[in-house]
Amino acid sequence: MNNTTPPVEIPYPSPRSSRPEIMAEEIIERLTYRIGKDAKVAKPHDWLTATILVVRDRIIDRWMESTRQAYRTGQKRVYYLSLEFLIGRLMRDAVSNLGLMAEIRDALSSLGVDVSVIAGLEPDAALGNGGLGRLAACFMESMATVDIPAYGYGIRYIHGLFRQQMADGWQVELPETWLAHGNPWEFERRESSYEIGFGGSVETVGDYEDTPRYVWKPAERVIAMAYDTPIVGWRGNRVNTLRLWSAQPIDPILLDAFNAGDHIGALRESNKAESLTRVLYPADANPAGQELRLRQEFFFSSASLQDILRRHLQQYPDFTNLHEKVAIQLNDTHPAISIAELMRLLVDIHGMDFDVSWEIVRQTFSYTNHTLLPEALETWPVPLFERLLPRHMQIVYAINTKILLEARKEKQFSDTQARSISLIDEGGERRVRMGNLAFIGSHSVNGVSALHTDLMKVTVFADLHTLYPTRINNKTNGITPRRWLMQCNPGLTSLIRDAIGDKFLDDTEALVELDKFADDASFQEKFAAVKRTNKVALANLVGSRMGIRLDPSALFDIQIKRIHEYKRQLLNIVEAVALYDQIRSHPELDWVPRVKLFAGKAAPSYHNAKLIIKLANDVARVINNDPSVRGLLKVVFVPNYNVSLAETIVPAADLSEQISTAGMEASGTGNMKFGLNGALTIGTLDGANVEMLEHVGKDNIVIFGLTADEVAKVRTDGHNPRALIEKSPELAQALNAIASGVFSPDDRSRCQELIDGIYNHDWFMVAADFDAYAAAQRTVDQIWTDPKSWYSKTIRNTARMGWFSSDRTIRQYASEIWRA
Ligand code: 4GP
Repeated sequence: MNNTTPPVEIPYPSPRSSRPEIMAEEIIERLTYRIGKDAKVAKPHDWLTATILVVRDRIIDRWMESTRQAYRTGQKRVYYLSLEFLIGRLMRDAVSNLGLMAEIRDALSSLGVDVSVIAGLEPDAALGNGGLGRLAACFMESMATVDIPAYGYGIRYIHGLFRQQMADGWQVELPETWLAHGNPWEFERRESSYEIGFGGSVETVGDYEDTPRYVWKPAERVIAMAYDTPIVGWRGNRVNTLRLWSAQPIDPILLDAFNAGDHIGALRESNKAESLTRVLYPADANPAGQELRLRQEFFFSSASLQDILRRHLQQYPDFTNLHEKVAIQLNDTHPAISIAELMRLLVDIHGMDFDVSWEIVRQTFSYTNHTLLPEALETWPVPLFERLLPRHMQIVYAINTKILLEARKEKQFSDTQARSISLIDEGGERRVRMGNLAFIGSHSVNGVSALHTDLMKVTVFADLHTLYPTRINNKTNGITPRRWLMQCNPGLTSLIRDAIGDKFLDDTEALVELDKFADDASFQEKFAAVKRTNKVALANLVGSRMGIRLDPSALFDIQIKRIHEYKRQLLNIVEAVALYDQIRSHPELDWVPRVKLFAGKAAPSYHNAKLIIKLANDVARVINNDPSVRGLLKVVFVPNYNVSLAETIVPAADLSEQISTAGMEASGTGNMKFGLNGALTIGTLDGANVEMLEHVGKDNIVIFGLTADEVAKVRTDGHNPRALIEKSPELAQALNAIASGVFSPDDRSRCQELIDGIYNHDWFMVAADFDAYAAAQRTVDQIWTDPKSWYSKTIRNTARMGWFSSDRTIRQYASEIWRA
């Protein structure tokens, strides 16, 4: 928190003082009476907790006022249902959004405490895997900023995403314990508890003359209990709630069993309930296929809907206006079971007509798709679904019948088309298709970049798009500029304020005024100095964590994201190996010194992704220890990538690697963070890169490789990677080095299979794109050797990335989907 930015003015309705001396007194008061520690013996963690409690108190009045205002005005509320919220640390976010950064720093320093030390102790709330979880966190902050009454609903996992350690270059997963020191941000809400059922049977009540009523008698029940975290918008305008559910047993202990001596059995129910919210599934764009996962999805969906309906009934007599007062956004298919659950609640519990309910449900829900990977569109085996959720199975069949009849009658759908839109996949083992349920049960289905949205219409949802041609729409992702510029890069923020004033703090698109400084020598110099400071900070982090020395004057070339074959870390590694060969073969040439830095986690069951991590580490070890490289190339894989690490890496990047196989990355948001912080992008025409090109201009981004159409064509026409490799000596040599074990002398065939995949089918187009990628890297070298040109381009990136603020994205959701 070494923020050098002058304080930002915040209108301050809170009765609590923002004077440092008063806050210092309050910190001591919390330390003494809430934590029970004397300042003399307080540990850094105690100071952190006491400080958070003082900050939290400054949020509460606004929080209550935001809630009161939502009731008063009867405004439509937005509910964002997400199995993942990758929020990271909250203190700096809250303090900075309240405009209290300088005051808190002064208050603590008067007590002899360094704010940056204690801020660094706050654990990352890593309740998500990657893209869609981080997007949910940015959206929560932006919804508060643009003043939308919103709730985020998710799960309070006891263990967030696993901690990644390296053992001899292999990823090892360890449990993460973000709650070990308690969580001063959250409020336990025992009164907001709901019963959630599983299994059992459905009974029919009433004779056939009447409309029968269905009563679900679950065999198991657990309690969902709420924990609330306040989310502060920029300048403290509005405070919304992130409500996370925790599973509790109905009976904490079976006393009969306990008294009979079965001490472990007496806790069985309790353990079973609690295990429901114990871990976040470490799956990312991959099918988890676990019963526990379906249970988690139903658990949080049902609890959230019961909570939403309760709140609605506090204000309105019935649910006929639900869709006018409530918008529910489904973040991917994980909460899609909500559609059947809302039908059940309206029809079975509140006695509404099925068709009337269906209209309300459809107008209430909207769904965001985050990936086209077919294996990531969730499906559940019918027998499992039926056993766990028997009434929902009936409802799914009833919806299916309705839709299929409609498609046949009104659109003359063929058998093949009907099969493709059905909620049940009949090919092989019968499975319930959650993607189709989410699509059919929503009035809006959006993609997350223009290209992704176009592809949705012709691939995964082609037939559903024919049936409902106006339903699919695009909402290109965005990132919050508070966390991803103002907080993570105070030096750049300060420089921009000096140059163009403060307007961009409230309207990120005002950054465009920086354009006129892009070729200004003195501004370039200052911009370069900020970048250098950030690179020194990153070099220090790598030095202290890994004992590797990085030269801050080298080009920092960075790829940080989940490890996945389509994201093509492998292409980057192969190019590093080729460059290594070139540097050694041509010592007479002027090579640009480069640091290639990687970070990211692999799904524990994803064999190839884990192998790619190992390969990166193997290649790093050889290159970094080879004296003939003369320090011109360094490769580092920084372990345990998370939000906080990204906050140090992003501002330090010169080059941002966004090199997915075209047509496979839905959007990407890392690409936006890097661009905003003044990195040059090397990328394919994939996801939001396409729109970044439009915004920053073709001279300020380095694009290479096959387009999505070309990839599709190569795949259908047949691809002969072997022939391509034979024509590319650099590629052939690099692949050969890897396959023959140059980097893995202990196990020479370790990567044989990985490389065989490139020779035999090259599904991810590593061979197909290699030459273009290597050439693009040499273009980057050329630009780097002319600093004037480099900074002119990178300053223009910062200037022109304002459109990628999540405030813009949220405004589009609000006006075009939620009508809030
Ligand atoms: C991710 C996409 O892979 C990424 O391109 C996108 O930016 C992000 O969602 C947010 O929309 N998908 C996932 C996933 O995280 O699990 O499918």
